[in-house]
Amino acid sequence: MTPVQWAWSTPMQPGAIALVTLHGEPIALEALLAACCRRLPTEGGTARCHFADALGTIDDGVAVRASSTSAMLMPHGGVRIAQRLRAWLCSHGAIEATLPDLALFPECASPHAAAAARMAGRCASRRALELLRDHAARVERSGPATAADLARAQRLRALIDPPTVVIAGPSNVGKSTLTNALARRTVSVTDDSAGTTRDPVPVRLDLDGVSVDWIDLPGLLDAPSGIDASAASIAARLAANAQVIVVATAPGRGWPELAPIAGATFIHALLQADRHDADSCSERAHASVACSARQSTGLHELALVIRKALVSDEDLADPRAWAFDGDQSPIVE
Ligand SMILES: Nc1nc2c(ncn2[C@@H]2O[C@H](COP(=O)(O)OP(=O)(O)OP(=O)(O)O)[C@@H](O)[C@H]2O)c(=O)[nH]1
Ligand SMILES: [Mg+2]
Repeated sequence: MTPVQWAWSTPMQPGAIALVTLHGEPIALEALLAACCRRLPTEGGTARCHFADALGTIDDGVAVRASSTSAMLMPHGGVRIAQRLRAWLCSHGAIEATLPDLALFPECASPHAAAAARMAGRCASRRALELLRDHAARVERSGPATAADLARAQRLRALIDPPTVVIAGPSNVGKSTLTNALARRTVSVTDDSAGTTRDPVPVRLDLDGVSVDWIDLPGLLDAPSGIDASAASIAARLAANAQVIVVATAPGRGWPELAPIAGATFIHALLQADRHDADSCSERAHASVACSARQSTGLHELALVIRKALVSDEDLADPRAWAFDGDQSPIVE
């Protein structure tokens, strides 16, 4: 009897429910399910399951028999439960493996649709769904991936793992107030006095459908010393790894001179645009966007400019299939 193969369908991180997909011959699958279910689930049906090891109960969960050759186990998603369940599966002869997409998503009609379902679970950005929704039909229309498709797929990686966006600028221009306005909650302390933000404050933001790891940096000081110098060097390191640097200032505060960073896009944002001197100030001409966190204006424009710098309109509108698996030529069905 060939052993059952299994894989996590959820990441090995704390979560409410973990999902394990099992794939194998019906007889092997049934033997494994019998070890945890008092009543075997019928095809398309569910059953309660119970896992125990030498330490006692691991967890109770639900087993689903998706097809004759695949099933899913759904225990709670604690990391310790996942570790013990992995050992339980191993002790029952199941082998952890990379399962084909169709084994992970048996409800999908084709390998391409299943690959798209895998990516939908992997991508942090909701914009990815626009490209994945009709992926199988796109592959059929597009044919094998071209060099241009692979270059586009490289750029579209920004939809998979959130890129880093930092906001940098002089102290007290409103960087943290803007951060809170974009997050729609208080994540960063704001104050009338300069030097309020001492440590970088990270927050995951959705900017026009693209998830980013936004970092509110401490204000740039002319001659930082001591603890401010340490904070500045941490901020510089974070900025060096960012894909987008939002350079922020306020009327009358001037634009800071930042050293160019390879591969990063600099976007100049004039903050406090509600002030009476905002339109006439010398900083205005060099700003790509003007925003007022206080009056919630210009926030959408800023999100749009950043999103376009990360993922272009052209790449999103391209009707060809997203070659997310690199140079693996699409399978001809
Ligand atoms: N008029 C106006 N004032 C604002 C706006 N946003 C922030 N401010 C004011 O600007 C001051 C500084 O705000 P912060 O958000 O703490 O500024 P910061 O750039 O994060 O400051 P540091 O952390 O010290 O670098 C506060 O007094 C805010 O009320 C805005 O949109 N309009
Ligand atoms: Mg601040």
